[in-house]
Amino acid sequence: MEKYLKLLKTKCNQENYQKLIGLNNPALLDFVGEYVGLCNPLSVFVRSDSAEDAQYIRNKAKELGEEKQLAIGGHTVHFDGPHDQARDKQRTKFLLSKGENLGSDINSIDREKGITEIQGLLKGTMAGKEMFVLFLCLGPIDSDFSIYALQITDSAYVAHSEDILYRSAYEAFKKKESEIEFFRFVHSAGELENNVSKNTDKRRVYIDLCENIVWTTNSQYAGNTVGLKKLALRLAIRKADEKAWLAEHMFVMGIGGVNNRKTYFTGAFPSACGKTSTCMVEGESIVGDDIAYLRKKEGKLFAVNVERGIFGIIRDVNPQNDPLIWQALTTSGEVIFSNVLAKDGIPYWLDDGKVHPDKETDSTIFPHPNARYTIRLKTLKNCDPKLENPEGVEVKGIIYGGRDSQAWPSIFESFDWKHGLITIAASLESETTAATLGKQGVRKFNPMANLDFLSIPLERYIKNYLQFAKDLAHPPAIFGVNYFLRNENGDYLSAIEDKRVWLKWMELRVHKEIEAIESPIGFLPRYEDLKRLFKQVLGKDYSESNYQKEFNLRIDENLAKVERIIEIYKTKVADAPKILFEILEEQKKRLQEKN
Ligand code: OXD
Ligand code: MN
Repeated sequence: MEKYLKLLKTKCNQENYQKLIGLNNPALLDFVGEYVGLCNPLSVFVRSDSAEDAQYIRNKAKELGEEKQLAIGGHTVHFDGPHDQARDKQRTKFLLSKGENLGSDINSIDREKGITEIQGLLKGTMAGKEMFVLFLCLGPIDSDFSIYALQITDSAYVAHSEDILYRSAYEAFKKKESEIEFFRFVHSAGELENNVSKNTDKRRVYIDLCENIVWTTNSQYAGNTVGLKKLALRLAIRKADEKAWLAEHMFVMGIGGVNNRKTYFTGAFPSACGKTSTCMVEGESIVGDDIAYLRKKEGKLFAVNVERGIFGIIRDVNPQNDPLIWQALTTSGEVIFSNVLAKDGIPYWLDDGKVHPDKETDSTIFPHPNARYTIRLKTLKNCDPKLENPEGVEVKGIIYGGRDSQAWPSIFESFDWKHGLITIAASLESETTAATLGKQGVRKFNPMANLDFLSIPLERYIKNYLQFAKDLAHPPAIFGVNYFLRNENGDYLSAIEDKRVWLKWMELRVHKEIEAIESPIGFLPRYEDLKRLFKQVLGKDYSESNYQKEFNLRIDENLAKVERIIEIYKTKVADAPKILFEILEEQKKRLQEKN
């Protein structure tokens, strides 16, 4: 510890130095000291939980030009570079010790080599800049779910985003002193040109599962840089694997039923497939839109939102489809817009229903399809009161949905946990979107919508899930949804608001208050129930011909899908559990018998 104190004293003013010392945690001081030494910032700012410190970071983001003020109070805009607009899967790698193997689908690099490379890239990278040190918590503070985290970054935009998205935990670190276990994230935007990372060819996201450290450099896009988001998810999946809980790419929401009943669901969808718009539907409540931790207690399943804010895709947000988000984005309050088109203080995005001004010559790529907004959940009218509940909420249903133009009906329910797990969750496929770099519209296998973040071999992840339900008195019902089914002319078969009806149907199914039709892939809704629900929820007449189009099971397409999935597990996944093949073969047989 002694070896860094002198250095820290020269880089921190008295107040920031005291904040660090006050934590009474030599290992933490060593870690911060090591990166101050390596990155060589001009100064270090240490974030406590105070409102002044939060304001300091907001001000810095504007002073440094990382964010610009928009017309509405509290609203700012941030731009990432043209080649830095999405998660970079290719350059995100796990550091593997000799002999370790995560399976062929998981990107990795030799640990020693990776550390040498990333440390080389970080050397001196903060010269002339300020380093921000933040103490945060994944999940509510002081709960069985809490995982603490330290973030080091030279970007005030990243620090500001984290402030909005996660619970501040300086006091929790202070209370626990050196007893505290925490994830560690180190980020540098690298050399900047016009305020954006210049050397994106040297962008790296390296994940060390041994030490729970993630380093990112030469990027600003939040999906690569905000450590507590998808970088922490990878570390958490490994932790969950060791202790038999689950770290998931899931929303958490409450759905209203009879007599003011509220039933909580989680839902996993690949990025940009309707996840946020599902948990934000009018009339229901949101706990979280992106990442959840799930734990069992006394035979019941509980979930928390890892975050306290939303880093949401802004495309398609308009007053008709997303009135609540629209309101948050058009009234005063803290909002960071990113990669939208901004002109005269007004942000514009794709399909916002507004007339767009001519694009500025220097922002011709904007608005980007993966443009985003960052807000606090608390500012939303529909924020669920249990957001900060340390116990989480009890989960009765899990929803999986992908972008599938051909096979799955709009909504269906599995026969039981194992069937749902294998034929819905582990069989999830989706057409790619702008949330990751690469070609869009390509069908990709994405089990549990979590494949991008798996830090354990897929077969182990599936086995954990199979085990997981064993001591649950009533495993949650598992549903599949598909908002993207099309007819032969390529038109979508359901309307955006129809998901409100699907949610009500699922709520009733969980409570066994409604019958359903048995089909080869699971239970389908009955026409008379949907007709009544469409009227009740949307005031719409739902025709029998619409029902036929959505729910006449497409046998050939579903058969092709099962065959595809069997093939994937046979050829690409080493050691997939036997029961997975049994369940898929049974499904295939049921489909063939109907053919
Ligand atoms: C996200 C993503 O930002 O999954 O949530 O890309
Ligand atoms: Mn996501």
